Amino acid sequence: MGYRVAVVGATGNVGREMLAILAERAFPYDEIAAVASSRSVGTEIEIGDTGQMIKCKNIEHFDFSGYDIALFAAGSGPTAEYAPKAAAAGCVVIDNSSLYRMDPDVPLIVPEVNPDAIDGYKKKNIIANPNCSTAQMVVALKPLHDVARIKRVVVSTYQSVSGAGKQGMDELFEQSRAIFVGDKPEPAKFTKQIAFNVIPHIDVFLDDGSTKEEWKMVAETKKILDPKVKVQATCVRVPVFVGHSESINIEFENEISAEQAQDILREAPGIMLVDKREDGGYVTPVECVGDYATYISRVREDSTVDNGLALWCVSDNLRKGAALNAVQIAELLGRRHLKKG
Ligand code: 11C
Repeated sequence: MGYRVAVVGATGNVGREMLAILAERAFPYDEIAAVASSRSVGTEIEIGDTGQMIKCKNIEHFDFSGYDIALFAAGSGPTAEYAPKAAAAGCVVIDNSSLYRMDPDVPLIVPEVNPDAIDGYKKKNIIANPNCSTAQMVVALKPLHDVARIKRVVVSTYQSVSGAGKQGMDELFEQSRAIFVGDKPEPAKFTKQIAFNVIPHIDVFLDDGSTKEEWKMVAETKKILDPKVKVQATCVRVPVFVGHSESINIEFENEISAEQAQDILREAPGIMLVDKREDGGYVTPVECVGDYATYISRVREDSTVDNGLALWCVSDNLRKGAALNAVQIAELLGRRHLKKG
């Protein structure tokens, strides 16, 4: 017998990827319910490319009882309203929004990094999925931390517009076209022109001058990897449709060479090392779209600090950064706790 799974926010970028990944990875489901807002009721969506079409159900009337797992990709507002109802109905919520990530009673999980923390899920029946820029970074940091203990990380991100949803993707597309034909479109989703530009601002500003996206990278890394690791982040939106990139400088307690780091990363779970030190011998975001891996390139020593390394990290933000990580959590939950399938 397989699982009954609800995908909440099924019509969005991440919801569609969740459906695709459940099918691709042959997640042992008996039933998948696509759940969305009243606007999408009756909309038919395909489960990946299986040819199986399902009709969206209205979240306002959806009964979660009898469902084992609900993958939420609905944003913080609807999640605040419906996730507690799903959890109270006995369905384990795996939530992609930021709502529960810092709740001490909710595990925040990246299966390659802190799988054991999932055992705490029963307090609320909710498990949180991290922010996309955090997820790929901690996958890269974990195997190095295990060997040489990380003290401090300085990261600059190059985040694709799909992180801002379909509206963000549409804005990049329409703006690029408009600029080509000589128009001057006003920014809407983004605060400045995104086509042929970069914007050093993601999410709202905080009192200390950082942005909430930057704060998430700091706070979530501490919760997932190690509270002692210090992180300084600068998060930047770039005119790329899918795939987040990160330039990461790491300072370790113990000595570690670039060559040792390459050897460690080559064997690490979830990572593909592509680091040829020649023209094109590294990965760019367009090459990671649709993949599961977190790609690491450009590993080198950072001589400005003792025991320093620099590297380049690229991953599909809709997959490892969101839908894939959520499905991996569901798989982990199944193996350790729900035992069906
Ligand atoms: C972005 N990282 O690229 C954001 C999107 O907390 O889950 C995901 C926000 C989050 O805009």
